[in-house]
Amino acid sequence: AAFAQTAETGTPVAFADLVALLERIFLRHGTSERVAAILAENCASCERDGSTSHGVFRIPGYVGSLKSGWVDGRAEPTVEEAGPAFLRVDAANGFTQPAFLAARDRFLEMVRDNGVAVMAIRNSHHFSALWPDVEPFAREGLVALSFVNSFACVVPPGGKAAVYGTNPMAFATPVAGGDPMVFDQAASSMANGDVRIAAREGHAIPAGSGVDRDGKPTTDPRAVLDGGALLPFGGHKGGSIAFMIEVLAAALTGGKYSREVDWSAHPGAETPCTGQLFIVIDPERGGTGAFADRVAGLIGNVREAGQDRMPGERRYARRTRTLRDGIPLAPARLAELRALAGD
Ligand code: NDP
Ligand code: PYC
Repeated sequence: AAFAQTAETGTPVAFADLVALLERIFLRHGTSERVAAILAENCASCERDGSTSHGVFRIPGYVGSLKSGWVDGRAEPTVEEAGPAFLRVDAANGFTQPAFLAARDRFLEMVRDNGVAVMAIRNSHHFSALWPDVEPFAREGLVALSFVNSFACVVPPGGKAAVYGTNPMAFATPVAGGDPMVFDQAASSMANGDVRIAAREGHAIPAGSGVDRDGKPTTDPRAVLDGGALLPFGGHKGGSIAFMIEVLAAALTGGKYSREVDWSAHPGAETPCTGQLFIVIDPERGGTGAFADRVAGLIGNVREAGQDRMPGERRYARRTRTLRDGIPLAPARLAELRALAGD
């Protein structure tokens, strides 16, 4: 993550201009207008907030998946009610975010009616951060959890073969008088995107993050990418979280396990086709009448105890800064994006 959070220099680009540029890239590579608009906003938001491992660095990967025919950029998702508080969504081999948004209004009605609802998305490609999916729920007064599995690049603790994906989970809660508290983190020692950024920029990765193809600990990101693997964060505890996410995001939704993702017939493909699960709760059903105040109080306790940074704060600060000053993009990266857009 440290590598992904340092890019502060470069040509400043206004958020709206970056969205428009990315939209042209998606359209040029075969997505529908709706999908292009959704993915461009999502990816530009990651770059804006400094979630650089899932910002514009990912655009060649999106393009590779589209060009190889691995993902359908025009897919029409289907939404099915599996119960009063359970939506099943088939993304039809399209991107997850358009499928999620196709179901979101009905999902919100279910949460309001029942106090809680589950959305299970399958057959879906998620190539981004999760906070853009969950933060808006907290801004609407709801508590949101989401889980995504990816592609096998993480060994179980003590294991020799990659079974798990980097498997992120995100949590968002309203906080009285402030922005939502959102954490969004991989179940691995680091995101695969950060390993790739380290390899590109020639940095070592922290000791204890990964192993090479012989299972030996390494700090060389190329060795991790070339037949090696990452480790779960926190040993067996992260391993159990990665396991849980395979169960929730794949077994429960009908999506593929990370280990079942096989894109070998689609050279250039980079977007894992798996599943995503949402659990969203109306905290007012807890009956305390003071949920967001209680959360604010807890954050106060945490700060008094000495934690000086809460998850999400760095992103919000960077959002404020980049919306004012522009999003800094390295000139080579901007040129690459413009070429992909055919500008
Ligand atoms: P990080 O380790 O960078 O950050 C994890 C969380 O911890 C964030 O909410 C972050 O807040 C917070 N945080 C980081 N440092 C501190 C600190 N010192 N004190 C307090 N809070 C802190 O995330 P990862 O590298 O694990 O994941 C990066 C992204 O990659 C995530 O958005 C994830 O969704 C995405 N990802 C996506 C995958 C996919 O399949 N689609 C697979 C794996 C990862 P803040 O954001 O404010 O820095
Ligand atoms: O950064 O680990 C990652 C990742 C996997 C799929 C999308 N992002």
